[in-house]
Amino acid sequence: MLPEIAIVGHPNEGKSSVLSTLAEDDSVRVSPYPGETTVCRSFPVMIDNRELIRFVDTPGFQNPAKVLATLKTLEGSSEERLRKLVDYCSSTEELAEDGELLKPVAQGAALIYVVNGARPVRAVDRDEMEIIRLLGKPRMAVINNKREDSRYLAHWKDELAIRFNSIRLFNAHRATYAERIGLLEALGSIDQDWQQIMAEVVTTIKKDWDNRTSNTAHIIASLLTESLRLKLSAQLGKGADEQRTREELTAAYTKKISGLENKAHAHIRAQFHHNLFDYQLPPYSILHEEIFSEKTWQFLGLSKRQFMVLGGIGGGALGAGVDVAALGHGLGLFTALGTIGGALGALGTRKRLDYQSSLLGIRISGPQITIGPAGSIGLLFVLTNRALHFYKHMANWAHGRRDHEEARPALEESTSANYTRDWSAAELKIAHDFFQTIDRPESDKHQTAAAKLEATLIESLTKISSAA
Ligand SMILES: Nc1nc2c(ncn2[C@@H]2O[C@H](COP(=O)(O)OP(=O)(O)OP(=O)(O)O)[C@@H](O)[C@H]2O)c(=O)[nH]1
Ligand SMILES: [Mg+2]
Repeated sequence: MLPEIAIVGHPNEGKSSVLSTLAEDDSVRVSPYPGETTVCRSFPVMIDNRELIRFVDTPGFQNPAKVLATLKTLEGSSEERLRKLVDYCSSTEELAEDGELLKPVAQGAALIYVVNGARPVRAVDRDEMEIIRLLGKPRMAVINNKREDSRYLAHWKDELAIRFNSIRLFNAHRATYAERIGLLEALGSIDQDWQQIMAEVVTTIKKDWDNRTSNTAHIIASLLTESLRLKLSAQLGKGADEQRTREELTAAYTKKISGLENKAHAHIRAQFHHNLFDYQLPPYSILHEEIFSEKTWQFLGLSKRQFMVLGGIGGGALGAGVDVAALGHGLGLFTALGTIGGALGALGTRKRLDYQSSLLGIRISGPQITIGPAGSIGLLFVLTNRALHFYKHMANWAHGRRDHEEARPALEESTSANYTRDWSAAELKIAHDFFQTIDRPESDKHQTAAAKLEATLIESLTKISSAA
């Protein structure tokens, strides 16, 4: 049996938004004006080309008092009364939409009744709830607290508890993967026949999520391989301006890395079914900073502890010629090491060029100037953190939400988090080995390090998606 669930409720309360988020489908029509949904539409959830569960979007109740009065006059089994009710509504002009919304239920769908918990309970709501109770179908109530106002919640819960045995808080704009799973699991308890089938649905969705996580880890590892290995050269012809050639080469290198990153991020995004809308990052995201900007490296580059641990392993990964001991004078220099621009400005020109060369891996030999493979492991951490930020945004962006207006996080808190700060010394060693063997991709050592790095990335990704 294919589980089918109709999402019903009062107009404009967020039925379509809840459905969109639950089904991860951004093609569901959502609008600030009541009456957006006028006919039922099915939204199948497909995994591996198989339909797993189907949600049906329905128009809102228009005349619950009349529908309830009619229902109370009907006789027969619950199936018969429901059929008679749909027939009556469908043939009565003012009840046509009420008839439309009841059709999927008459065809065997379970019900999710969506209410907006941010406003008081009214008489029409009681009529709607009563209709649903009298239909006697497997049902669940979802409180979509649109304005996150808790004043009326207790009252809503009381009223719902009389008619529903499962009540969930679920915010169409904020719900995370864990909350979606929680709701689907709870659907299994609304009816014995649904228990087994919902357990299978949940298992399949969890497996699919795990696949997305490991795919994302693989995408990030490939991005790191390609970026860290990237090598560009230019000829220094007779009388060439060395400084200018160097700047042009650096610009070309930066552009190329950025292109690789964009491609990787697009692959990450493609897994999360954000198909229709151009999901711009929020205006306050650290990802708007350029990859090689001072701010990026300051927030997303190596921490002092990581620097010390990596320096202890050998130091080579930090950049040729960087004397770890001499850098123990405070954070200024740690920052300097991670920074191409700003903080390096405090150093003399020669010294600055040396650092820059060391970080980017710039070499001049004879008439040729070469940049890359990356001179410092800092780039590995910056790209990893940026990818993790991007992942967090994609994985947590509820499909029912269509703008960035609300919920601006405090800037320091979640927009510039450094997700690799908690990597253990053993994990830093893995990153170190990966980096040190980057130009020997076929070697056993690199392959082993790459596999372990992916496992570390899976852990970081899992932490991010379950902490949200
Ligand atoms: N802030 C906030 N707005 C929400 C939430 N859920 C829905 N909305 C907004 O409420 C409005 C109505 O949402 P819809 O999902 O279209 O509501 P509906 O119940 O399907 O409406 P009809 O189809 O007209 O019956 C839209 O502007 C949504 O963006 C929420 O959780 N938070
Ligand atoms: Mg709708």
